[in-house]
Amino acid sequence: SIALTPQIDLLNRNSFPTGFIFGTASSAYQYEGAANEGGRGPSIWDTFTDKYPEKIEDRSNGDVAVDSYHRYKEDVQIMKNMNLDAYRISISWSRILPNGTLSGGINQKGIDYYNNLINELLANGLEPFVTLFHWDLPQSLEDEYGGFLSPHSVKDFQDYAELCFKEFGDRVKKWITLNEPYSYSNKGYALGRHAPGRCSDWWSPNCNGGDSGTEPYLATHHQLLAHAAAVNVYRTKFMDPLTRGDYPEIMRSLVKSRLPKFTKEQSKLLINSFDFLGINYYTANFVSDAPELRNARASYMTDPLVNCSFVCDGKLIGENVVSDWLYVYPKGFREVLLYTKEKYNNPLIYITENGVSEYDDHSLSLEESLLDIYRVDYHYGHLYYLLDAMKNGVNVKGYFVWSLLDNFEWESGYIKRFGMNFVDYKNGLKRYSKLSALWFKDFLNIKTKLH
Ligand code: BGP
Repeated sequence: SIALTPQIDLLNRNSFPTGFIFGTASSAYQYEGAANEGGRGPSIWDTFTDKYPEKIEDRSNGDVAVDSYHRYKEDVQIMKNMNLDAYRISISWSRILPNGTLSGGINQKGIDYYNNLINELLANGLEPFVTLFHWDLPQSLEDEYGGFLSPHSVKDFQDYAELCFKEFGDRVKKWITLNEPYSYSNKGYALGRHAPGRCSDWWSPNCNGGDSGTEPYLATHHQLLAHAAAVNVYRTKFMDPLTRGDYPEIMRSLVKSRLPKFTKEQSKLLINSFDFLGINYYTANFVSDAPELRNARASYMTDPLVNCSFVCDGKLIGENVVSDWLYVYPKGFREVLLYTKEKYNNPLIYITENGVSEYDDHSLSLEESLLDIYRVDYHYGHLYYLLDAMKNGVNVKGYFVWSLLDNFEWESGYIKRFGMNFVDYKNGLKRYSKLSALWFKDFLNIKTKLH
């Protein structure tokens, strides 16, 4: 006789509530290319990659990137074909305001490009999610007053945001002000590994000026104020009008006088200045101070290929594997979501990035490169724990994969591949579906019935 085991439905779109959005994410500097075309002004990433080529692993830059400026129609078809619902892009500030400010003039060609892209998305049933700042600050603002180190950045960001709301707000309903402000401040002003490359000399001999002890806080402070100012404009002028309005206690007691202060009005503006929270989840970090891990950490700083058998001791953190350099820990996704629900009063959440990369050491054939089984595994695991968190009351409405295509991965250049679709950099940037793109397409197919 045959014992029948109860069937468990494998995960697919139908496991998620109706209306849940699945998309992929991108950003202007990492995708667009056309750096010197269409009237775009330079950004701090153009300057950084030009001035410090050695800070980019393969000494590359985003001049061409994956050429989405010219190939956006082709990319929209790839998304449509994958059954996706939405696409997260960012606007290049200096493409629409080449000097960063309204008084410096609006570049109509830049506005046209985003209009075309947005219209193309909508015409193909894809909802645009638009990030205003994904790290590519106009160089002129960096030159004029030090970018986000200066309070002037708040007003200029507000003007830029208002322009975007006016130009695109009739069709774009989901706005994200800042992408990972912590990464921007930490990598750009403490470690000096990202533009504008500022840090203290004790950190790196190649710092573009700076003070790692104070500047990251200032850059964050002004990003927060810029965020609140933009949201205020959106709410007061577009009538669709952080929770405590101050830094956490632990941060105030540790950073003391180096931490900038909010005025009462600024605090007020910050409180509840969001309709949804965008969470980017990739990895987990060790919290306990185990000496042997300190060594591992040091090796990670210098060597991207962390020795898994040393760091991935199951006893220390549970089951996890190391991709090219990040710990893959899907359960942590659920933990961070449950934590956010408890701590911040169950906010509306979109997962604005989740993804995994592989290192391209040029040893693989095209066929081998397309066989990204670990990426399917990565997303399946994370979607599983996402759903589990949602069953426990976390209010998530959408999930964006980082990324649609392989692209310019900041200080790693083109060596790290994050795409569900492969870009052949040696052959005219031709796109090929990896296994994960085909898997996701099937996952999203509403007709998919596994049994
Ligand atoms: C995020 C950025 C993305 C992308 C991604 C890659 O921090 O918003 O632009 O670069 O990281 O992951 P990671 O930087 O963890 O390698």
